[in-house]
Amino acid sequence: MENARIAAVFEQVADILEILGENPFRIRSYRNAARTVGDMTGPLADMVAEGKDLTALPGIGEGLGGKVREILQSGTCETLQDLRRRLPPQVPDLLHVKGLGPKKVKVLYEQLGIKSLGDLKTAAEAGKIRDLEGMGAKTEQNILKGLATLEAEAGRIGIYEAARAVRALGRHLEDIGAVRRWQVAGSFRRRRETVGDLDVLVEASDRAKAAEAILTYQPIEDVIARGRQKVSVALAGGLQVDFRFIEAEAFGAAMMYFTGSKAHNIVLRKRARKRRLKLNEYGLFRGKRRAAGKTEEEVFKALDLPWIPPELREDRGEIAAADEGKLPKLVQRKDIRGDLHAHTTATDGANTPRQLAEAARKLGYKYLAITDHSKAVRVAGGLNAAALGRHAGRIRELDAHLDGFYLLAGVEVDILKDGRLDLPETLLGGLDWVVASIHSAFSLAQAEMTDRILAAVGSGVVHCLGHPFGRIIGRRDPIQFDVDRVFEACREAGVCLEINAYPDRLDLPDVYCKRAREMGVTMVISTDAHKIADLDLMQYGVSVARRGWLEKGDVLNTLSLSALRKRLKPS
Ligand code: DGT
Ligand code: CA
Ligand code: CA
Ligand code: ZN
Repeated sequence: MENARIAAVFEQVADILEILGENPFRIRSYRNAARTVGDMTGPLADMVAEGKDLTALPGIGEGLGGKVREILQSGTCETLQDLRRRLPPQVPDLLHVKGLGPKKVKVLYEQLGIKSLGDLKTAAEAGKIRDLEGMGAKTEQNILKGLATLEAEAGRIGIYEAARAVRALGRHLEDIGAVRRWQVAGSFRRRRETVGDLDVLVEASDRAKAAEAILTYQPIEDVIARGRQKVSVALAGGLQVDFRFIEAEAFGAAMMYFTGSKAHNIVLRKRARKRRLKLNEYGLFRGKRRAAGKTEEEVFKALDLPWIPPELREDRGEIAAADEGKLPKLVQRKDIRGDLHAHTTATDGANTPRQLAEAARKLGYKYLAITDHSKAVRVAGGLNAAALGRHAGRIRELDAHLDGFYLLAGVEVDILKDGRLDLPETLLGGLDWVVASIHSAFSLAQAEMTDRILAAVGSGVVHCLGHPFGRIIGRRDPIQFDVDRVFEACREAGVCLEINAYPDRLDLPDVYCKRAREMGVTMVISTDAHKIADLDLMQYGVSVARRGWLEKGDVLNTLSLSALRKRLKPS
């Protein structure tokens, strides 16, 4: 059995517990376990077969370890079966509608007997939801909107999952003799947040042999199409992969065509036509003669353009910028010198500050900020003033022993509903790095939300706004605030905006990175690590930054250690 199945069982347990209003700590432990299992690189089944100790895994104790074994044996666990007896099987699906939390789901089920997404749509369209307690016409509208989004997103998978699929597929393709070269194009290459399918271009020495070998890939569940040009398959879990066979002379042109985006391609084709050229997936043609096609560089060059990084190919002004020689020199993963958002065992993280610092050093980083939660986040065991004071003291002591490395004593302090910070400003003012984030009251009206954030930005003790929009991709909508006013205030106060690299968040989203850069705000790319392995998520934040046109100079944590110290020194 796959790890993903085990993780899914734990998620289902957590969902049902949440709707039933059970203990938040219990819910959290199932969610954490699901994350641990989902992130593992090797099969859990092997660990069990080898008699390894599951409790060594973060978030897995004796109880959950036993459940893993139970799921491996029976495909499910008794806890889930019991819970299912208390709630119809499709009710938890309602949680996937943006804006519907467990409390509302419970009301919908208990008062209107809504048992599925279909029931929900019928009830919302019939105007039955607006009269329920705690809901209104607005909620009803939001539910319909949420259902539409869910339909539009159906079948799309996150970039993190997609990357995992690409790595596994790549190992298979590398072993095929008839495959000379392969590359992933499409939205994956542009590093969108989610991808609809994977577009893989293959140069084969023998197409029939290559196709034959590709189709032996074990996760393939269904062959959708099989021809000389293209093989389409569906993998277990639903991801579709289109393999296209491309000749070497056309590989660059095909990469351009299938990388897209569609809108970017249209503008490029117009540009070709103006030069009496024709651009398609086979090359750039003057009449019947192929003027370019082997590499992307040569095609762009023949169009009088420099090569444009895939992340920019969204028709957001990149072709005009390239034409004028004004493409940004995009920030790269190797420019990143440290991570400025991480949680430890002091709150809801799995590792100690020392372990995280050592891991950060192994990545070649020069600094790491420890930013545990403040007390308002009760389910995470957030720290009160006294506990944070002690924690900061220990971090500084540790830092004193780390040569050439700066372990910043910080916090992720909650921005309360009224805009006050969750800890005294005198304490916060003495810390090295303060991230301020919203973890509650996500649905305030825009004006109140704007004031709330402006209060935090203007406090004088905050260095960075954490995950500014508070969204969880496919699950929780972004909060509403006056973006220009907040960004302007950040620029004035020298407060940074975080690009949270956690794949479910990717927050700031790309278009707002671009706006913030234009307004002169500095960004920070952080992983929000809850365990050592999370530090590797940095690349997903860097991709967002690149899609947002950011250069090295726009990102604070590209600074050298000494430059960072100087920048943070109280003026
Ligand atoms: P996705 O899969 O929904 O995440 O997004 P993409 O961008 O990967 O789109 P996909 O897989 O439908 O097609 C891959 C690329 O192929 C797309 O970005 C541009 C190109 N392409 C596909 N269909 C058309 C088309 O009708 N016209 C043009 N100009 N390009 C197309
Ligand atoms: Ca695609
Ligand atoms: Ca496709
Ligand atoms: Zn955090």
